[in-house]
Amino acid sequence: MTSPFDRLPSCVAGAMQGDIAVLRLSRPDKRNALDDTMIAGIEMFFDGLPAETKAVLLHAQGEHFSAGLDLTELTVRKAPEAIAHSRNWHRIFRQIEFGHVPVIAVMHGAVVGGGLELVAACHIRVAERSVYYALPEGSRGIFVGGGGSVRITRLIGVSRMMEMMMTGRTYDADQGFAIGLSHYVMEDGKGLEKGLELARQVGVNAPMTNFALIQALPRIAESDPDSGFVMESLMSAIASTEPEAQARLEAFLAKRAPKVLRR
Ligand code: 1HE
Repeated sequence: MTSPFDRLPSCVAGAMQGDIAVLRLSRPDKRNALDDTMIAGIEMFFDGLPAETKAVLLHAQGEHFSAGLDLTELTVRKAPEAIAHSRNWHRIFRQIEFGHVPVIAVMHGAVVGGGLELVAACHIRVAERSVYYALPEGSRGIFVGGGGSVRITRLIGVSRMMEMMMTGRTYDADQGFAIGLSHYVMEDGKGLEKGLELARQVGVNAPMTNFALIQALPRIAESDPDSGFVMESLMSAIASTEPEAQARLEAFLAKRAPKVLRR
């Protein structure tokens, strides 16, 4: 049987688990360092998502999630090529961030440099206890180029990112959770299960809710407040008047829908 992901390069693997599309970084011998082929493979995966896809789960093979940019690609470049390279990452990571479906990253081991930039473009991040985060660009004499100065600063603030890059410090799983790098910390080996559970959970949200969360919320948050309030009222009106929302509200009022209980 053919799979929508048959044509992916061997450094990434794609598979469907029901209506969840699973992308695995599969270059463990190079610690999933992100070279041009892998970045192109990520793009092909997202381009080829079947229409029925409800969410994407991103994880990685081997001991580490990703060692970041493949540094062998940095050695002989001139500034225009380096700009094009960075802009290509921007284009593809933007497709993840502003695509049609929620993307959940499950991380373990090193989540470093471009690897951290990649997960920052995802919507939900699950960390296994083995995780550590770093931005070693500072010590390599370079700078982030995969959108990190926009997205990682959003997660942890300019000051923390600046300090991380200046000093080369690492954050472990609990510290990363505390500063906003992950939403969940799981025991080693349990991340994927949690990621899949979350993917299934967000996959059954009303489509308009996921649209609002992925497309509208980040833009509203970055608008001036008055424009944000107007956009919010429009989004809210569109979402709540959708038949699916009406059906869910009716189910609650008829006591057929679950209550909001602590879990
Ligand atoms: C690599 C890379 C890489 C490993 N590019 N080849 N990222 C970094 O500065 C992190 C660099 N990597 C490391 O610090 C370590 O490799 C790890 C801590 C992640 C893992 O250590 P370890 O002991 O498990 O593996 P290793 O022996 O260091 O690496 C195994 C192989 O992967 C080895 O190749 P081999 O041919 O000798 O077997 C390494 O050379 C290779 N490898 N990491 C190329 N990054 C858009 S801008 C983003 C800018 C950045 O991301 S900067 C951050 C770069």
